[in-house]
Order: sequence, then structure tokens, then C-alpha cells
Amino acid sequence: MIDKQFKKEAFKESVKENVKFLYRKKLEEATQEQIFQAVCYTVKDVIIDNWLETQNAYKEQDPKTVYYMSMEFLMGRALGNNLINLTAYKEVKEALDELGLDLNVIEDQEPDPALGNGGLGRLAACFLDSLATLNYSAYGCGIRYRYGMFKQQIKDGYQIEVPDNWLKNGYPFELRRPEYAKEVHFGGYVDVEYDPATGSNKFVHKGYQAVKAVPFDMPIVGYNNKIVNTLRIWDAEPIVDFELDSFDKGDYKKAVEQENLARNIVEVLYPNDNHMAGKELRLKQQYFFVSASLQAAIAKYKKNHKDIMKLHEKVTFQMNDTHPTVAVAELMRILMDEEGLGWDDAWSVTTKCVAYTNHTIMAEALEKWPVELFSRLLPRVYQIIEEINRRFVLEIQEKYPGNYDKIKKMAILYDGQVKMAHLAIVAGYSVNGVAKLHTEILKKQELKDFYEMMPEKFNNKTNGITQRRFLLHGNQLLADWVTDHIGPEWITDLSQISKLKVYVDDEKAQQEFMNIKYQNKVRLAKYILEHNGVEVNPRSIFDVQVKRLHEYKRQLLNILHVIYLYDQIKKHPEMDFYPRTFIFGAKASAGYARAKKIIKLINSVADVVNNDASIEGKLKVVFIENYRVSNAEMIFAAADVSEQISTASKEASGTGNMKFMLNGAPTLGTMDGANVEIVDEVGKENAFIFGLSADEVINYENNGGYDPRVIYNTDDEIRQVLTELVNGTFSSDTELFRDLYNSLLNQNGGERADQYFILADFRSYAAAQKKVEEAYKDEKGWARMAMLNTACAGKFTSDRTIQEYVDDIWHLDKVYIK
Ligand code: NTF
Repeated sequence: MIDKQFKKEAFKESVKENVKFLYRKKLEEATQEQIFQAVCYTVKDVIIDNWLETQNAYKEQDPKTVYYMSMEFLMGRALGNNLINLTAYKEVKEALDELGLDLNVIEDQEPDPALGNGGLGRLAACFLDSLATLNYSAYGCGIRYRYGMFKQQIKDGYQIEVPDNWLKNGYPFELRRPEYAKEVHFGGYVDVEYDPATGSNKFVHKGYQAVKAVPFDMPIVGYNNKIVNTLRIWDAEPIVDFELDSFDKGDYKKAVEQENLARNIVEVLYPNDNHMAGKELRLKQQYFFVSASLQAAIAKYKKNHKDIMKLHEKVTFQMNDTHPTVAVAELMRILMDEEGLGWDDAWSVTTKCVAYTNHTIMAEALEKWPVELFSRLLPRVYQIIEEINRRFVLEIQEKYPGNYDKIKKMAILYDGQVKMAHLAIVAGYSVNGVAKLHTEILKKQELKDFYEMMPEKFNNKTNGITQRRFLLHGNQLLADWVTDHIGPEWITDLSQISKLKVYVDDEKAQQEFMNIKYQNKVRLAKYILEHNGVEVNPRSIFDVQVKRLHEYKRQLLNILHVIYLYDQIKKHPEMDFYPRTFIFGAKASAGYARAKKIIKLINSVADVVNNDASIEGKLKVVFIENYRVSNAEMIFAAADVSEQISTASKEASGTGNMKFMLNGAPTLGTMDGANVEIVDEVGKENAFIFGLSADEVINYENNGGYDPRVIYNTDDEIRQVLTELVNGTFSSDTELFRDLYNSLLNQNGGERADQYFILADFRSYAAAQKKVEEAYKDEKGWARMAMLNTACAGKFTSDRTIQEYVDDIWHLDKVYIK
């Protein structure tokens, strides 16, 4: 590492200096938060040197660059991760020790930059880590939300959303870059003007409101390679001194409107996971960061390249789901209206520069904008989409003459809506899903018509996670143990972790491995006691489901099964039962009433079960408040069982499943998303698989669903569990959980009864859970299984995923820093 900083003495001096000049204090007088800031500035000082060097190397070597465009980057805390990737964590910990400071406490001062909802945003963050570590030139492009994901409080069992003012004390790692500000235009109208220079008409956008987009850069530190890439997130400011058209001069009302527009646009992240809000402000956010990012990328390209027709040789834009797909039309606009290309040239460049990743088949997540809204907010961009659509419809007609059904299903504009996925597929040079099964479902079902027409675009890129955060940082005991046994290569080459396989039958290794798990469980138990006031037994099985709360993820199935176990223990107190702790963590979107009710149910069941002395602590239920990246790291490290129980076909990939696996927790799950590939790697004897297959679910769905009443009427124990939702067992208000009860048994409007097949899968889930218990009782067998999960997790590093994106889609060049 750069000696100047991470020589311990120099580091200590620098921290003291920073405390002095930032706060006019001595170290002893500073708060932990102030010390956190001071430490960050010391670390940033090192990072800045590498950052400069990296950018110089990029300038000299001129590699192709990927711009990863995403509404969400769920970064988690930076300090610990930066130290890990600078390979300075242990030295810094020691240096701070010598100052009488505790690095863990200092790390805990950092707010989680939570500029994302769940898997999609965390994936983007893992990708940036891998891109930098693999020596690729990359930008993350996003929004600097003033408020990221809300903080969750639980009051009386209910979720309360509290705004998360993560910028309150200033964020030490970010850098404001006003010199790269760009203007973004909304509203107004399009005029046609004769251009004497070309002798043809041109389109001119007038009467718009303008916002200034100001970039903030965050360093993305590669692991031990001196590469520092950039996450560029855009802030909005009103334009004060812009030159009003003479027409507009002195338009006070407009100035105020522009001020408000700027203030609102980056105010808050929409807290929806797998669900489209459909709000005008959301579309403004999308266009805002996409336009600013594209303008910046093109300006950068033009600095040292003359021919805009060769843009694709140096630049590629990856669109993370449909959220940034307005990029297609915005790039066309810039190329035509600002760079002077004609339609065909602009289209040729655009379609070589943009690629699209699909992350869901959930119908309610598909982005469709009303034409009225879209054309009013983005009149010129809309006009371009109309033309893209017109030409595409002609292509459909040529390929399928007279087949109007194809037009209906594939057009970009249809039924008064702009279909963003269609726009992305038509223009994109690559369309990928995020796990094998998901990509197959896209090809055979959701995007069948597109796959038939343009099969060469479709490919799979199974998701991955970064082992640097989710093992090296989050589970330091296990990380050290792994390194002791197989060396440190796994840190940048996770396939090496398979070398652990030779130890799975070694009793000493088994004991060490399980002892580390135990210590991590003790750490989590302490956290739970401090944060929930619940005492849990670290010798019990830690059975964990942490992820966003969504009906398709079926936390309801999990808690209904807990109720079932509770009934069993009450009925048969003599029954042999291995103690279990069921741990949940989940945020529900603020407007998702049923999801919030499931949180309430989990907490109500916890209240009854945890306080029932008659079951002698055999069963505990814990809902961890405010699940987020920082506590996730600790939770994965402590898990015995990984609950991945989505209705088959609904979870595109999942990435939590991979984090559990890496930390030695076998999967209890359905054959959905990347679970399928996890089972391929570890073997089905080392996982607990249950439930309907994706094909079976899709089959039911295409044929009107199934009838949960049959199960309800014939299975006494299931009926008992459901009855307890409405008979006062868990709430004196018997109506409190009526909607959950009804959702399982009654059709409601367009919604089928039990549309997520909870009762259909209940028995096979309970049987799989029984197998978990039996397997856990066999200590050696369990240790072996847990170790095999870690040893077989090599495929699921985001380094592998990124290398596949590079090989098949982006074609980037590696850059090395001397
Ligand atoms: C999510 N999609 C999927 O639901 C997860 O299965 C997947 O692991 C992640 O993406 C990352 O690929 C979304 O959040 C969205 F936005 F597409 F709905």
C-alpha cells in the first residue's frame, strides 16, 4: 500500500491532524462520529492518489469504458470496504487500537448509503467492485438521492418509515464536480425550423424548464490493484444564471418552477422493489440522470476522439432494467440534434452502444408510461420514440405480413402507452436475463415474440456477489480460516474456494468451521438482544429469511409454517424438537399494505411464541428491524439455514441466496432463480428443495390457477393454522389478519385465491423443514454440508459475472497501473 499513509505512525498522525483541522479539537475531545470523518479523510487521501493515477492511465491507454446506468446503487458502508480493498484493514485496525480507538465502532458511525431498494441495487454495487478489481474502466451512473431507502422502525409490531438523511453530517468519500455540470430539459414543445446550412428542416425544443445536473463522484476501489473507478451520481440544482430566451426574459413564475423542479427531482428514492410506481416524478428522475450521464459520456469521448460514428468502439451503456431505457431515445436525440447525424447514422451508433438487462417477469414491475404524460414531459424524446416505433412496426409487418397480433404484442407504442422494455429490446444489441431459468422463461414466455424475431440478442448472465464484502469484510473469522487453509487467492479468484473440498470430511476442520459459525451466531445473538430485546440461543438452528417483503417471496409461507410448528409443540409437548430461531428481516414498500400486514403478523406471532413459557424456548421468532447492507453482512455470517422460498418462476435470480451459500448456510428453497444453479453446484443432497416447479406454476397460471380450498378442506392442520389468523390467537382484533386469510382462500377481483401457491407448497415445505431438523442433528453431516456450500460457491462471485459481461457484451480492455 501507499507507504505514506498506512505506515501506522503516519496514519495516526494524519487522523489527529484531520480531527484538528476539521473540528478544532484534540483526538480525546472528538466524538466517534468526528473521528469517523477524520479517519475517512485519511483514507480518502490515499484513494485520491490512486484515483488520479487510474484516470491518467485511462487517458493514456484509452480503453473501452462501460457506463453502468442504474437508478439504484445500494453501496452499503464504504470505510470498511475501502480498507479491505486497499489491503490496509488490519494495519489500520492496529493503528487505531494504539490510539485507543475501535475500528468497529468507527465503522458503525457511517450511515449506509442506501441508494437502492434490494437485489437490483446491490447487484449494481457488487458489479462496480468487480469491475474495478478486474482492471476494467467503468462508471456507475445514478442519482444522488437526498433521502435513500427509508429507515424502518417497528412500533407495536408495525413498520414505521423514517426518512434517512444520510448526508446530514456530510459524506466524506464524495467529491462534488461542478465543472462537469450539464443541463437537462423538461416540458415545452418541439418546433420545426428550416436550417439553411443543411437545406433541410430540423427539430428545435423550446419553452422547456431546465435543471442543472451536478455530478458527485464516489471512488470505487479495486482490490489490491490501485484501480479506482467512479460512481457518478447526479444532484439537481436550479439554473440561476442561465440565459433566458429573449421570449422568456424576466419570467418569474418560470424561475420559481425551475427551482421547485430541481429541488424535487433528486429528493427521494422510490421505495418500491419489483413494482412500478408510475409517478411523473419517477420519469423525471429517470430522464434526468440518463440525459446528464449520456451528455457527460459523449463530451468525454469527444475530448480525444473525432469520429462520433465510432462511439461504440470506446463506449458502451448497460441499462440496469427498464428504469434507464429512455437512454435509447436520448442518445438518438443527442446524436441527431447536437452532433448533427442523420437518422440512419444515429440509429446505427445507438444500436451498437446500448444493451439491456431484464431483472424481473413480475407483471406489476414492467414499466409502461402513458403517452399523454411521456409526450408532455419529454416532447422531443417522445417524437423520436414514435419514429423508432413506426420503423419497427414496418419491420414486424415485413417479417409477419398480416399478423396484427404481433404488432399488438411487440409495438413500443400501443394502447396509449410507451413500453420501455420493448424500446430497450428493439434498440439494444444485447438482452440478458440474470439466471439460467429466468433467461429461459424470458425466451419461452415473457419475451417469446422478441426472441423469435431477434434470437441473437438474447443471452444469460447469472448474477453474482462480491466475496470481498460478503466474506472478507462480513465474516472475518471465516475469511481468515479459509486463507489459512487454501491461501488468499480466493479473494480475487473465488473458483479457488473449491480447494476447501478436501477438508469437508476432516473432523478438525469441521469443528473449526462450525465453531466459527457459532461465534458469528453469538455476535448476532448479541445484536438481537441489543436491538430487539429478545434473547436467542446461539445453539439453536438459525433459520433466516432476509430480503424485501413481497408476496412472491413468501415470507407468509415461512411464518405460517412457524405457526404450524408452534401448534405441533403445543399439541405434543413430549415430541423431539431441535430448538429453532426463525429470523426475519425485510422492508415493505411504504404503500404496500399487504406486505406491511405480513410484517405485523410476524411480530404478532413472535410476541406469542417468544412469551409462551410452556414451549420452553424451543421456538423463537425474531424480526430484525431496519434490515440493510451493514447488518446483512453479520446476518449471513451467522445463518445456518438460507430461506429462498419464492414461488417458482417469480424470483429472477436472487443474490442473497449466494451470500448465504458462501457463508456456509445450505439453501432451503424452491427451484427458482439462481437456486437452480446453486443446487447444480453443491448437489441436491446438500440443499433442501421443495415445491412446485416453474413449469408447474406457469402451467397453472395459464390454465386459471388452482383451488386452495381443496387443501383447506382436506388438511386439518393447515386449516388450523389458517384459522388461527382470524380466531384471536395472535391478535385480540380478529379482523387484523383477515385480508391475509382471505388472500389465501378467496378470489378477489382480478386476483386469484392464493396466487403465490402458498397452500399448494405448504406440505412439501414442512417436509423439507423436517429434513433440515434431522440433518442438523447429525453434527458431522451438517458441518460437511455447510462446508460444501462454501466450497461450491465459486461460481457465484460477481467477478465471474462481470467477466462474462465483458467477454460476451462489453468487450472491454484491461488496464494495469504500474
Ligand atoms: C430483482 N429485480 C429480482 O427480483 C431479483 O431476483 C434479482 O436477483 C435482482 O433483480 C438482481 O438481478 C428487481 O428488483 C426489478 F427491479 F427488476 F424488479
